[in-house]
Amino acid sequence: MDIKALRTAHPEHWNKAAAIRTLTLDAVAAANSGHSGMPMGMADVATVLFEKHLKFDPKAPAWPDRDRFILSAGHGSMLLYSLMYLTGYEDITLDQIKDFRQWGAKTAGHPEFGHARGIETTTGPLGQGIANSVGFAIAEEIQRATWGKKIIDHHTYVIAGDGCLMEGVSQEAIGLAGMQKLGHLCVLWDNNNITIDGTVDMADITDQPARFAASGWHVQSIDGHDPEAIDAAITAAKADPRPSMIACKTHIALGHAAQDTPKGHGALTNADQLKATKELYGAPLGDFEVAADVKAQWEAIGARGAETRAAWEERFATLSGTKQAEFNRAYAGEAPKKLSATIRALKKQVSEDQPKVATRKSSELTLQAVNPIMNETIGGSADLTGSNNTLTADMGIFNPENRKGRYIYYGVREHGMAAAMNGMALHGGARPYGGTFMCFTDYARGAMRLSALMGIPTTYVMTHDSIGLGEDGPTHQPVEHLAMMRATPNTHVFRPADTVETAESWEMALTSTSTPSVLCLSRQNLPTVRTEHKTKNLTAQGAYVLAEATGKRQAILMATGSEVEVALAARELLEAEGIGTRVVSMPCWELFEAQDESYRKRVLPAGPVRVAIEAGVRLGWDKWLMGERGNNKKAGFVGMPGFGASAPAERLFEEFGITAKDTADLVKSLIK
Ligand SMILES: Cc1ncc(C[n+]2csc(CCOP(=O)(O)OP(=O)(O)O)c2C)c(N)n1
Repeated sequence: MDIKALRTAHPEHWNKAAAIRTLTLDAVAAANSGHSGMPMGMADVATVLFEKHLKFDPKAPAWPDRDRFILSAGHGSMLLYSLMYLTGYEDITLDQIKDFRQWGAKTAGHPEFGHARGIETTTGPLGQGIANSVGFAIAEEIQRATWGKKIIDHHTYVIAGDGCLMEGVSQEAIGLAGMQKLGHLCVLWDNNNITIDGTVDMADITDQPARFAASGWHVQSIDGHDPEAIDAAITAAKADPRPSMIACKTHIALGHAAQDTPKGHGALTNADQLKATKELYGAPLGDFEVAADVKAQWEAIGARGAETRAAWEERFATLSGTKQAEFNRAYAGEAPKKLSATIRALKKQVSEDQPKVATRKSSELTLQAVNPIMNETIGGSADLTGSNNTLTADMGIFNPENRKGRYIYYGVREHGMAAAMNGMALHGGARPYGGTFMCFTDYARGAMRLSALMGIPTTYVMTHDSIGLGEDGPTHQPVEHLAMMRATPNTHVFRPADTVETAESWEMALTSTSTPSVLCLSRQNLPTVRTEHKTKNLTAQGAYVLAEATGKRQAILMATGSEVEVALAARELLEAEGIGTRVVSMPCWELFEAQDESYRKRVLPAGPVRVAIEAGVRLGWDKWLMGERGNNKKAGFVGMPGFGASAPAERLFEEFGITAKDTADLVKSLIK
């Protein structure tokens, strides 16, 4: 690459882009780890984007109508940190850059949402960012239609690498975005033909522009080091009603000895090579040094957004007080005041009517009450709407003809759905929920983990939560999934037993601001077990005494979801034999764990035999059976020893020994 020619063709541009490159080289060298090549390759694209197109104000990183910039190729985090430092984001100081990848620094190895204001999403697991961006763009479309262009009218820009485009989730994202004609979405592909193992063509020969075009995208191919071409392409992208992909031909580690090689992908730390690169760039040689005039130019770019933001604030102030409050409430992630009264009314009604319905149906009943009072919910399903019961009549379907619709047909794209929901939650002003069969949380897991890591309240509606789904068989019957989800930090896993607990679980999910929720719901009908109305949300405590022993308490049965019914029936059998038995319903372990010890002790006192009943694997249950004052000689588990089978549900519960009789027998054997 002729660096001299690049320098002389656009000297001002060159120097600004060179500042990104040298900061990256210095930070990676200081950390002795990180990825230098990608920021060096994409510095020109990023410079033009930030200078000429991106609507942002570093002094107001949460301004709702800012453009969103998503670094899907998260290993190139120094690209983002450099831009944030140069343009004046307060959280990313030069000291933070010097502290790249160190303990306590906001400049983590990969960009992490919540570390520094201005980082829109956590990226690093390749493909997530581009899939998040679809959710960002959907939220923008819905809000533009709802609030009008004067309040919401912004773009979502993504930098994605070869790795992002090779990941399967990118196909789900591209397909969904193309069909939905997300015209405010623009993906800038770092087309450098390099990954870690070598050149891309060792593993992939996909014609990427043709691939995007096939899904309905507007596609352009440019020289990613030519600022004029970059500017023109982004301008054209914005003008086109389709989502845009710009293939930016770049050189990884531009100007470094490792340019265009896989070595250029990683940490370039050789001091002599670093110095030679800076000399070639005509950049200052000092560590972390940026020429004062170049820093000033970058700061001017950062300062430009203040005026646009002020104008937006004036427009926002023209909304009525009620509308402003509604907008601010949704952006703060606060549930409306009416929510708790709505949930309480539903609970009261249900405790009286005592319906025998599947909890997926209970969830629908709850959503029917909630969606009309929470305009920020965005529902959907990965092609299982009728099974997940996620659509309510008031929502309307989101599509290119109806931008006010709040229900998304995601297609058979569980991972893309989950990642898009994360994008909506991150965008702000939206509360996404989406459904599939619980078994397919496997397919969504990459994004579910990031909901938890980022601390965002995405809600997963996971129906068909056990062998209780019956004839579809073991491919569809989750057994290990509860354990996997419970093993994930910062995730609330709800497995409600009836409609009352389902409504309570939804209340917890809809009021959460920093924890994702998974609602595990039955396919099969379940009786109402909460027949006595309680105003208080008992699910909020995670576990509670549902039925007390009448005589001397000799046994405690713990159960979740559909097995609470089994526990209650086992209690009847045991009580009939004079064995005092308490039933504890445990709809959410994580919330129970968060209670103080005195409450946990009241629910699970030492002494009695403890048996847990859950149509899943035992993993995790020993914490409640033997921990919390339990005793391994007096503890047992009724659940799944392995995979399920294809048969009617009732037969399966019998064959796998998840019945009242099996439970009572186990209790009696432990009492002896
Ligand atoms: C899901 C996932 N798998 C693997 C990795 C490890 N990884 C990080 S970067 C990378 C190569 C990516 O290549 P490309 O997107 O072309 O980036 P470039 O080499 O241009 O920097 C890999 C495999 C990852 N971060 N995420």
